[in-house]
Parts: sequence; structure tokens; C-alpha cells
Amino acid sequence: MSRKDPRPEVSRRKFLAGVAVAGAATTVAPVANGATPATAPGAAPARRPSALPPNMHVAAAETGTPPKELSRIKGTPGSDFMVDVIKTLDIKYAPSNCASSFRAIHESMINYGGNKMPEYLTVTHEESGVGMAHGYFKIAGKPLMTLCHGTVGLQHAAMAVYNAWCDRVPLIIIGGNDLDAAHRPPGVPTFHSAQDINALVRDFTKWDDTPVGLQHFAQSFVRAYKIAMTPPYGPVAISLDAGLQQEPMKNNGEKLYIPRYVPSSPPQGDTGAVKEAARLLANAERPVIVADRAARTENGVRLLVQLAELLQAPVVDQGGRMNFPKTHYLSRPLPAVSNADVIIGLELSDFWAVVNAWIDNGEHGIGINTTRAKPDTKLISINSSELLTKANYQDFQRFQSVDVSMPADAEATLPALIEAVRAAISNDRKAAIEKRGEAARKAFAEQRERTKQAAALAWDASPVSTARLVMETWAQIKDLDWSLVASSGNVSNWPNRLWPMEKHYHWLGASGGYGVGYGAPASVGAALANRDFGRFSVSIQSDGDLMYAPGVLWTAAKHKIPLLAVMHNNRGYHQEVMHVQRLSNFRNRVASLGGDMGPVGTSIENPDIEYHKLAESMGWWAKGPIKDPAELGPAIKQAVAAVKSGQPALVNVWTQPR
Ligand SMILES: Cc1ncc(C[n+]2csc(CCOP(=O)(O)OP(=O)(O)O)c2C)c(N)n1
Ligand SMILES: [Mg+2]
Repeated sequence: MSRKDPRPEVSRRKFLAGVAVAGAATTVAPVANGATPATAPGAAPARRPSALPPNMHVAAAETGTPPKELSRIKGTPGSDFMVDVIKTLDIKYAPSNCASSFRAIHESMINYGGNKMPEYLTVTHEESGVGMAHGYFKIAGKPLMTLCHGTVGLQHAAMAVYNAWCDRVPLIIIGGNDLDAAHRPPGVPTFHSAQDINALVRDFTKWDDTPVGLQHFAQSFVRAYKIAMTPPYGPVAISLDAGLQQEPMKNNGEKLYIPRYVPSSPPQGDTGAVKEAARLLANAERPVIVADRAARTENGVRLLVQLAELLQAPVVDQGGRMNFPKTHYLSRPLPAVSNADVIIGLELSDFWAVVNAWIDNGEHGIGINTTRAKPDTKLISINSSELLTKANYQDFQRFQSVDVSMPADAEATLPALIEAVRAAISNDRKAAIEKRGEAARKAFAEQRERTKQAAALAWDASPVSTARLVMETWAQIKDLDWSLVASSGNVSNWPNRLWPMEKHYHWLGASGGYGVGYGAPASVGAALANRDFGRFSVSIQSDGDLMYAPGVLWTAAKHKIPLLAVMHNNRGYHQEVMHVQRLSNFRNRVASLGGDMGPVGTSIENPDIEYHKLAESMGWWAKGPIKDPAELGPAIKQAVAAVKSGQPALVNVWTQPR
């Protein structure tokens, strides 16, 4: 890339003269009594500045610097080189909330880098930036980076980073930090500096670094990208010193270079273990496949169908990703494990809970453990998360002994496993396997009928039942190339039970770490990625989730991200309603409601939040509150039309608790 002289072309003298003229022009034409200035008929009135452009003294008072000529950089800013490094990787957007600690790279990105690859997107909360990157990856399969103010910005971002960590999603966090105590600005920037900002997120990032030179930055950034993008994927963090960004390149006369990125192949299961697993599966009477984050791509879905059909084995899709078509006759809910003699778990976040259950009904208020599976059931696990375990946060869940354990990537191991199973199925097993298939078709049809009947219950209820909410939405999008980008809150899993999810982008899984506040930003990020594919993005948006950081609605409108958000507005944190009620019952007390529907502290009503107005105020098409189920279909239809025109749209629907 050719490097331009970073000096502005306008001289300081001319610049100051321009400021003086502009200032004079705005003062000589006052508008009397607030009357609007005359404009040509039909033309939009000129937008008046909210304040005069600052003169030198005002600027000095505001920035705290004496009115002294700003010195000009001699040479090329270090952050221009950083932008060169970033541009060698395929990072399309940088959703970020601005801050002085990274002002130099911010300036380089938009001026030197032309605000492309990555394009800076404005977010109003650091958690939104990370949440957007999280959702984006699950559609695009490519990571985003987010710039964030060291210390306070990273503190805001932390929960969303934890979600990405638990959900095995890569993203690159660049935290600005002013490391040099002798040279950093005193006051606020020093409050926002730390010895080691990465410590905040170290327990739930795959890797982090603090480069001290530009060559170091080039290595760190390419390494960070590579580590994040090697399965098991995960977030990475780089602390970026303000001085290093801002100073001209020096590097002791060394020539800087940018290391070439070559993707790493995902870890595959050991050949012996694959053979042993295949032998167990081929000879099983009732094998069951359980998948959580197994399919990283569309090919993963295809491979899982192959394995299931080869064995005619039921598949329990736990929904961490879209692993298996919901329309397939081998698709089953979790109770299918109860009869299994062999269970293979693919990228499970909790194998213990697949074969055990925990009931919150113990005598001392402590849960009771029970068994779901038979005690002699053989367990096989393919799970790359074993390669990513850290000690502090407990995302590795309870310990479960398994018989064949492969710390490997499931999708990458499936081709070898399928071959090995094919080789291990003897001719005399084939008839028995075929018979399993016939029984499965019948069970699938019966299960589907039961689900439909359950969905019809309270169909005409007001507020709207969650099944109706979900199916009225479906009726309006079914002929589009749709993608359900998030479903926050709890709508009794109706989309996964009733929508014909088949493609990998029909369902993206949940937050990973169950930190609420993921749904809104992740759906905006995923919709951003779907925009490039011309797909229609839809989300089921709960009220509690939206209120953590609703500013992401503005980001969607600002950057013209089409998304249909249908609200599951049950006017409360219903999950927690049930917890407090349960404890009140356990203690022989009546939960205090304080005039609301749920126990004190669990409702979001009185006053009721007008989410449609909230969205409208931030540039969305919006409608609501819909309480009558008969009005729902027409409202969603209008919203779909708005989204098709390129706008985000929200329908605020009052719903039953779940
Ligand atoms: C950051 C965070 N705070 C609190 C919780 C506890 N929590 C779990 S579910 C839930 C309720 C969420 O409300 P909403 O999104 O409206 O879903 P609903 O349960 O009403 O369907 C809360 C507060 C959490 N998981 N994460
Ligand atoms: Mg709610």
C-alpha cells in the first residue's frame, strides 16, 4: 500500500482564517424569535449547528491544552502501520465505542485506511460491540474486531466476552491503554490506564498480549487472529499502548514486515479412538447421537445426517448450533437417551447433564441428582473444548467419566468416524439397523402431532401465547430466505420445535454463557452478516434482554441493518419470577408482589415500557403494543415489508410468561 504524507494539506494559517470566517458568518445572520430561515419550497430546511465551531480559546478551554500551535508528526504514525497489518486479514467491521486511549488507531482507520476492512461502526456500549461480533461470526464464519477503552470499556465488554468464550466464538478485542506513567496525560486517562488491562478478561479469552513495538504488534495481531480462528474458537485480546499507536514509526532502523496468516487445521480425533468409537456404535442396539456445538458449517450438518442415517440413530440436537435438520425423522428430544446402550456426544458443553438430571426440589432446598441413562451405557465424547479449559470460571461443568474420549473437533473428525462406522457394520447388522429406521419414522410423526396439539393450547389468549407469537411470525417469513438470528427469553423453544430448520443459518444457538443482554446485539451482528447474503433476519426479542443495552437499536438504524425483531414482552424477568416463587413456596410464604404480577424485583411493568416508541426514537419502524392475537399477523406483515425496504423493524407484543 502506498503511504501518503499524513500532514494535512491546509496550512495552519489558512485553517485559522477559515475558522474565523465561518465564525463571523454564523454570527452576522441571527434568526429572529426562533423563526425558521427561508428555504426554497420543497427543500429540506438546512440543519443548523447546535453550537458555533470553537475558536482557539474555546477549544483550549475544552481540551485543557494551552493555546499553543499543535505540533505536527514527523514521519509516519505507528497506528498507520497497525492498520496495514489489520488489512491483511479478512475483518470487515469494527463495531466500537470511541475513546481517547485508541484515538490514534481510530484516526488511522478512518483516514489512512479509508474506513474499509474494517469499517468502523458506532456502538453505544462496549457490550454491544462484542455481542455484535458474536452474532456476526455465527453467520459469516469470520471474526470481527472491536476497539474498546482499556479498563472502563473492557469492564463493560466483559460479560459479552464471557458469552463468546462459552459459545466458542472468535473475536479480537483491542483495548486502548496508556502504559507509560511518565508520559501519559494525568487525570482521566490515568484513571483509565492499568498495568495489565487484559487481566480483566484473561480467564475467558484464549490468548492475550501487550505489544511493546510495532513489529511486536504485527506478530501479535496475526497470532491473535490465528489462535482465535483455530477450533475450538475463542476470543482474544490485545492491549494497545497509546504511545505506540501515536508515535511515528522508528523501530531502530529495522524494516517492518507483516507475517503471513495461514489457517491452522482443526484438531482431529486419534485414529485408534475413532475406530473404537465406530466399533461401539456399529454394534449398539440403541445408539443415540447428542450434538451441541457440533456443526461449525453447513458441511457439519450434512456429515451429521450421514452418520445418523448410517446408524439409523436418533439425534438429540441440544441447539448450541444448528446441527441437525428439525424435519428429519431421526430428530429427537433429550429423553431419547434413556434407552440408549451407546451415546456419542459431539461438542457437548455438559455431558453430565445429558446422562443425569438435577431437580430443584431437595429437602434442604438443595437439588436432587437423578439418572437419565442406564448405568451401563457406553459413552463416547468428541469435544474440542477439552483443549481450552481454564481453572476459574466453571464453564466446563460437572465431571463426567466417558469410555472413549477424544479431545478433538467433532466436525473435522466426522468424516473419519463415518468411514470407520461404515467399515465396522457387519452384513448381519444391516437388517436390524434398517428396522430402527422404520420405528423412528413412526415416532417422529407422532411426536410432531403432539407438538402441534400443544401449540394450539390457548391460541386465542390475550396477552398472546408464545406458540402463537412464534407461529404468526413464521407465517410471514416462511417464503423468504430466513435466518432466526436470536431467540432471547424463554418462548418454550417453539421455533426449534415447529419451524422447519434445515440450513445452518436457520438457527445460531444461544449466548453460550447465558449472560442476558446477548439477544439484542447478537441479532444485530448476525443481521449485518446476513445483509451480505441477502437473507432475511428475524429475532424473537425478550424485554429483559433488550433493556440491558438497548442502544444497539440505534446502531442497527444508523448502519442500515435490516432486522425484524418480534418482541416476547412478558413484562418481566419471568425466569426469575419462578425462582423467587419457588423459594417462597419452599419456605411456606406467599411471594410479595408489591402491586405487580411477579414477586418484587422480577417485573418490568408499572410503568410499562413502550418498546415500539423506544425503537422508533432510534430510527426503527415500529408498532405496538399488540395484545390481541388477531392483530399480530397484520402487524408482522407490515414490519416484514419495512425490513425488506432495508430498515430494522420491531413489533412490541404483549405475551404470556413463556
Ligand atoms: C447479565 C445477567 N443478569 C441476570 C441474569 C439472571 N437472569 C436469567 S434469566 C433472566 C430473565 C431475563 O428476562 P427476559 O429476557 O425478559 O426473559 P424471560 O425470562 O422473561 O422470558 C435473568 C434476569 C443473567 N442470566 N444474566
Ligand atoms: Mg421477559
